[in-house]
Amino acid sequence: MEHSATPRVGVIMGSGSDLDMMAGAMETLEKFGIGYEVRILSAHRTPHLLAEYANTAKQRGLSVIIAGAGGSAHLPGVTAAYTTLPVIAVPITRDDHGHEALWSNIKMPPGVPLATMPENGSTNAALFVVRLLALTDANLSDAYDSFKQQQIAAGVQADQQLQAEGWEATLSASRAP
Ligand code: RP5
Repeated sequence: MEHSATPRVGVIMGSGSDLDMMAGAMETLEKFGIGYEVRILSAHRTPHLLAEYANTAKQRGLSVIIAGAGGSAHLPGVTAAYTTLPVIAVPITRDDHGHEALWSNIKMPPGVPLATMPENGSTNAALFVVRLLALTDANLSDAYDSFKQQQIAAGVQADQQLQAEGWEATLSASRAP
């Protein structure tokens, strides 16, 4: 699926069941107006398609790949093995899972770098992409600065409310339906 005439970012995942955990990446890239494409490519079930995708990613104009998978989670590392583009891993976990995907993603051998985000951290993966692309894109750099300022303002406002209303009222308000 292509969301832009010239996608700069590939978002890939091992299964359709990963889509909910990867949605934060697509939403964030859209917020910043960054073209991306989304694919389901499995290191185990469709390894030939993953190899083709990773081998052609650079020549097709992608700058970076975000790869999310759960379980044994070989997708991000195998992608990094095929391409020379930066690859960012999102280890996916669920309530009935352990931390196997995280361990898999951080245990890459020397020589094959893989930037690993927190578990289910697809939003941070996309924000990291924004930072990378902003190095050579002044508009994106300004957009990231604005995003950062908004975050600061939200934090300051939350503290002001806490000081004004006290923690009990603030907590009750946050729990109200
Ligand atoms: C992984 O196994 C996928 O990335 C997914 O997180 C997990 C389960 O896949 P399904 O059995 O739901 O397709 O390879």
